[in-house]
Amino acid sequence: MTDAIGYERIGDVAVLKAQNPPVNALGFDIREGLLAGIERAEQEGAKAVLIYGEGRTYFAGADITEFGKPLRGIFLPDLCNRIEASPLIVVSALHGTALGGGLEVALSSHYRIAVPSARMGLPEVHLGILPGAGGTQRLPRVAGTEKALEMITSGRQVGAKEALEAGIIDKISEGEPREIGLAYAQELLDHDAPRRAVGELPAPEAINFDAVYEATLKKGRGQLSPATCVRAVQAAAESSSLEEGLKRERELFMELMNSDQRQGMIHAFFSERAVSKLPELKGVAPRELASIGVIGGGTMGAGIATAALLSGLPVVMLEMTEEAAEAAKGRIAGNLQGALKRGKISEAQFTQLTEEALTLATDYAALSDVDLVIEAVFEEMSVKKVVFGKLDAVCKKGAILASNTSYLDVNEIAACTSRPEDVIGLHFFSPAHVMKLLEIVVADKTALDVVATGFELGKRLKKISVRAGVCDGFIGNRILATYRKAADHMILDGASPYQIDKALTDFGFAMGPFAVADLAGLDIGWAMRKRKRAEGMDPRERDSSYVDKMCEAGNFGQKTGKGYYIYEAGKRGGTPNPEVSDLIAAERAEKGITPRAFTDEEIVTRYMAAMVNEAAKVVGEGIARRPLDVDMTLLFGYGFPRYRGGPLKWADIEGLDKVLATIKAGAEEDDYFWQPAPLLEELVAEGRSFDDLNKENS
Ligand code: T1G
Repeated sequence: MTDAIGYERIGDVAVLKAQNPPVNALGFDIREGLLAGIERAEQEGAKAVLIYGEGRTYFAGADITEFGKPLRGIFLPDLCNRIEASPLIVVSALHGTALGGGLEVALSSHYRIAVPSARMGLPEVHLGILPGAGGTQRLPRVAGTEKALEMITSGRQVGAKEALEAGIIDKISEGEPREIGLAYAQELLDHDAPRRAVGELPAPEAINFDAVYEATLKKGRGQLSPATCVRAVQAAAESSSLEEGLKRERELFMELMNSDQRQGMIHAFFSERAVSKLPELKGVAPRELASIGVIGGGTMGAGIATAALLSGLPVVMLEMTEEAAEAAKGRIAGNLQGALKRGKISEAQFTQLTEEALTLATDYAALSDVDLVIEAVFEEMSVKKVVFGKLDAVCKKGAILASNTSYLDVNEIAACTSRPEDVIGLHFFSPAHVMKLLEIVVADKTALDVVATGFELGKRLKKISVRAGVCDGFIGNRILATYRKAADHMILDGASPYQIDKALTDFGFAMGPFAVADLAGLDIGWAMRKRKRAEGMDPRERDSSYVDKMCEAGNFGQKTGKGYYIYEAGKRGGTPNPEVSDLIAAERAEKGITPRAFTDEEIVTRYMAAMVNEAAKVVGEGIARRPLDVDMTLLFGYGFPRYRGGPLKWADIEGLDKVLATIKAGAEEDDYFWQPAPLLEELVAEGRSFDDLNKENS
């Protein structure tokens, strides 16, 4: 027996206790321990076996850290078959989150009982794979084809009540898993309950799997695992035996296991957990965080206030006038209405948040006692300095002064206060109560416990918090500006905005760069270009003016009904705006450019090479601590397809030498834009990868 599984005998019941914190992942020791436990129970004449987990949960799945490594010991699918084949009655008592291989072990047990708070599911699609230990064959046998398909292709967790109604579990009972499990096992023995193998149940009903497959593939926008799951459940319905179905499941599982998408999604799984763990914050306690203030109740300020209110933090919203403050309250109430509609909050909570937790103010003195203030006013340095000067005067000692600026120099903002160590950038993404990303911008003098408090806030708001250094655009917007430029250059050289948008949505992006520009508002980019031209651009930098002409005509995208696309009220998405092509053709003629054809593949290759190159500069300069910080920024703030893991994970899979070659080829045409990142050249020269850097810096 391994220590990972505890063994005890209570009367006729052999009790196997999983003890592999934090989540009883089904690693080598657990699998071997379970096998030995079952065999011992059978040899020692037990009549039943109880399996349960110590700590916060029953098995939360296979041990993901073992993926890609040579497998040791008994295979999980074989272990499940062995448990199911046991002549004894096997009972699983579920608590916490019985997920993936964990639910598969439970389904290979003959009876399942759960505590009311238990949750269960087969979330393997979120890792780019499918349930590979019988889940696609056993779940439909107990829950039916439709229910199983919905759970497996979505990876959704279900609660104990829903699981009982679906036939996934047999009983719900209050108490500790060991106790309710023992009582249930004894009850089954007392009633001579039969050994009941799910695998021996009739095959699930067949449905039109091809239709479901096509619909799932379309919905996945290029992600393979959900659609592949449909084929595995199809095998459960169409195979002549469980063995045949399991064999097909294994084939499909290995196909996905060997896929790039599996690498991308496992990278995303561990990176979103690693990104908020910084070595320098080890042992650094965050400051008190019991109340916050927000200055500026526009879209961003109202979104930030909403996120804070929903996390349980009271908010003081400061605006210049009563009307503006009431308007801000209106926006916040509108955001909270959405949460009410989705059942996230109750009517009573809505009232408590809008009438008690939210306080409106027009006097800075109202901020004198809050622990943290987030400024979300107009994106102008002079305005920021006035606001921070006033905050410096009124806020209590130890209060944190944060700016939601998305571009401006946080060091310069900090320098206009007497307490730069208390100043930090907290860059939210619109809508701030929805978007998961939070860039925590650390200025030169920001104190470590202020940084720690930024991450604490991020955790409370359920954000993916990424540490960023100070530079123009921090991590995300700086990289965006570069790959957006690459797209603009391709337009001048012959590609169309619509071909580019299509090529990138086919690559997996939620939206193409020009549809995103229309959503964000073309006036934002226009203001930025004007600022840059005023500051003086390098004469070698290619500049395009056709968009400015659209803006001069008042076309700012979705908010004006016309931009790159034309938007009709009540209709999703837009149709290409023919005026854009005319403006582009005119600019090419004016610049003497003979347009050429671009393939979708070339568009993606150049776009990604520009993104990776700038990202490598951001890591090389220390603006981002690790490559995974960039990957999480692009995943959670810029619609980068999760199944590709992020731009730097994609580059590792693609081959850094290949990406560097694209950059160098670009430099033959434009050596100002395509300047290879020193870090990228170094990694290629040394045969190393971005993942190596992640490992070295975690
Ligand atoms: N394997 C290894 N480590 C795991 C793990 C797993 N399955 N699940 C969690 N961890 C680590 C995690 O990295 C973190 O480590 C710590 O545990 C706490 O996790 C054949 C092949 C269970 C809901 O997909 O969804 O079974 O950062 O911070 O927010 O079909 O973890 O502290 O070092 O997330 O409370 C299927 C994945 C596997 C579930 C808990 N199972 N885990 O959430 O804590 S594939 C899953 C989760 C499979 C079979 C296939 C969540 C959680 P560290 P945490 P949490």
